Formats: sequence, C-alpha cells, structure tokens
Amino acid sequence: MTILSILEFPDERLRKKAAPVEVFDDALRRTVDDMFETMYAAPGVGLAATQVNVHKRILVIDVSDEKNAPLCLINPELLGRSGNGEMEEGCLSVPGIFEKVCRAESISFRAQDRNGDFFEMSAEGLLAVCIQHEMDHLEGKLFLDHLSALKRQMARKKLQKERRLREIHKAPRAAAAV
Ligand code: GNR
Ligand code: NI
Repeated sequence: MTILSILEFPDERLRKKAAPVEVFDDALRRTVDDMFETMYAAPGVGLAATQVNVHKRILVIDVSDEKNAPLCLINPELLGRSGNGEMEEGCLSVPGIFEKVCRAESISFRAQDRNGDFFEMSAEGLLAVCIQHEMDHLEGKLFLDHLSALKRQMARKKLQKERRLREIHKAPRAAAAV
C-alpha cells in the first residue's frame, strides 16, 4: 500500500468533476486501499479520490473513534435529506482552517462497494456531514464554498500566510541538499 499525496487549495485540480467508476477491478481496489492508508495516516475521517488527484467517484470514510469502521462508497447518490444542522468542518486539502458549515442533518444514499455491489444506507451526525463533505469534493466543491465571502477571504489569507512561512522554513534545507 502507498500513502498518496493530498492536493491543497487553491490547486485547480480540486475543482475537477469526478467521473463514475465503471470497472471494478484489482486496480480500483488498490486505489481504495491506498486511499484508506492515506486517510488514516493524515489523519482524517474521510477522503475523496479528487483529493489524491484521482478523478473518479470514490470515497473512503471512517468516523469511528477506534478507526475500525471503514466505509467505502463508489458512485454515491443521495436519495433523501432532512433537517439542517451546523458543524465545524475541516479539510485535509485546506489545512488549518476550521469553520461551521450548514448541511442536512440526516441523509440516505445509495452507493456501490469495492466489488460493484449496490447498497443503501442512512446516516446522521458526523457521518452524514462527512459524506456530504466528501460528495462535494467529487463535484469539485470545497467546504470553503459554503462560507460567506468574508470568511472565505479570511481563510485564503491565512492559508497564504502559512504557505509563505512553510516556504521560508523549507528554503535553507533545500539549499543545503544541493
Ligand atoms: O478529516 C476530516 N474531518 C472533517 C471534520 C468535519 C467535517 C468534515 C471532515 S472531512 C475531513 C477530511 C477531508 O478533508 N475529507 O475530504
Ligand atoms: Ni475535504
């Protein structure tokens, strides 16, 4: 298994719309395994294929405390949604930014598993939030897009500042390696 690198905002590849998975073969299952390893290593509670530059409709999720409830959704489709709730969200592609986002409280959905078999499920709480967050990624959408223009601008500034600091810290090491 391999830990994949995660694209970070404002990388334009995060804006691509993912295509449906049509072939359920060993290569797909390897991608799913790599995505789980990447998500657990990060660590995160979910990961969309888009974030690792694979533009296919694949999500991996584990919102359990013990990290023993892996859930893989391929070609997920919402069947229903109800209620509204606000929860603080973060994103591995938008490191260090945490903001409240309003989403449906409970959802039901249909998806395929890693063998292509269809299943239906309903979810609420963090799991429902996480699935909606991950499904957004497949459409090229980020949680930042749900915020007010002002909050989005604040997040962009903070990310720019942190990226500049990271570059400054990296520069001497890169020079020493030459
Ligand atoms: O690790 C993650 N935590 C999280 C917390 C609240 C709402 C959504 C998430 S998803 C995020 C991992 C990620 O970026 N998935 O795309
Ligand atoms: Ni995310």
